[in-house]
Amino acid sequence: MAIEKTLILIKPDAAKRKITGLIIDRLENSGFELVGAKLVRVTKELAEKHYEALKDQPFFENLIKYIMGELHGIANNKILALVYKGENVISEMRKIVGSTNPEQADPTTIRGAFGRITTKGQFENVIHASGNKEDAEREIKLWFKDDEIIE
Ligand code: IDP
Ligand code: MG
Repeated sequence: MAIEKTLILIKPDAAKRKITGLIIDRLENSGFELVGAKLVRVTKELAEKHYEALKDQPFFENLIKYIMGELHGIANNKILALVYKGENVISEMRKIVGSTNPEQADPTTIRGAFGRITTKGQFENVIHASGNKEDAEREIKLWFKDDEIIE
């Protein structure tokens, strides 16, 4: 048994389409405990740190613009960041979120239900969830101060 925490980001395409509430409904129905929530202004620095493992990928530049809200005209680059806690929450949330490629994601998952790939090839997969324990710990530290996690 492992009590873990995971970082969730409701991505700018979800904000633009006004499906933030639908997504949170699914997250909440998981039964996991919400221990952190805030709107964050995503600077280029924060975006690049968050996705640093992907910096050599051909889609990196667009990914940074995407997560900053620049592809969707989100004012002030704001994004909703959440932290959920519970037993195996990292892998359990990944199951609820679905595969990275929204066209391959199971339709019952968040990405399968709401994600798409644009005709320009941009993945719009509406949500981020930490991939593993190491990523989760690093990402939560990057996005939240210790005293913003209520547990
Ligand atoms: P994950 O979000 O499922 O953990 P990662 O491989 O960590 O997937 O990639 C991070 C993000 O980068 C994805 O959620 C997606 O927004 C974007 N991405 C990943 N692979 C591709 C791709 O092949 N084309 C375009 N965007 C991609
Ligand atoms: Mg990942």
